Amino acid sequence: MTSTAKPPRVGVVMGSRSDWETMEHAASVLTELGVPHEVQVVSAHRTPDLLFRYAEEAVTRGIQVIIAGAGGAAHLPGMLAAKTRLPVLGVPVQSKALNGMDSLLSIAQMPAGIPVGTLAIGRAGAVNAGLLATAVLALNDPALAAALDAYRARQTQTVLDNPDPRS
Ligand code: RP5
Repeated sequence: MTSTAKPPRVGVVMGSRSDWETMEHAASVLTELGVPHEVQVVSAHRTPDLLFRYAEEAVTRGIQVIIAGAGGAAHLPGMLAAKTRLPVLGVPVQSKALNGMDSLLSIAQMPAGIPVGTLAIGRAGAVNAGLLATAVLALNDPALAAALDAYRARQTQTVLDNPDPRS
């Protein structure tokens, strides 16, 4: 699924539909900042051939950054990174059994040579993956740089405008 009529520049993928509750926060930041993106379930374990195809075709389809969310034995970000030179940002989804520690360690502990940029567990990681992907694109896109600057300025102002935590 593509978010706008423009060709997607960020691919948001996740290992299961059950990851959407977390990964929708990445998609929503990208939408807010005007980043064309696509969203798709690609499972390392249940659809390995699709995973390979997605990674192999991403560059030629114009994808510039991949955000991959997965939980448990979270192989998706690492396997995507193994099959594409695109930057891959991994979001550890909070698992039921181990609270996401399994996801975090699976994604973060990549052996030297194939990097995955690992974010925080859960919603914070998904939001920050969206922001980080935008920051990468903003290096060569003044409109996205301005959108990101404005987002950060709004966030700062919200804190400054609400100093009293009791109100
Ligand atoms: C992983 O297994 C997915 O990323 C998901 O977080 C986890 C559980 O998947 P479901 O059993 O909910 O489909 O591959």
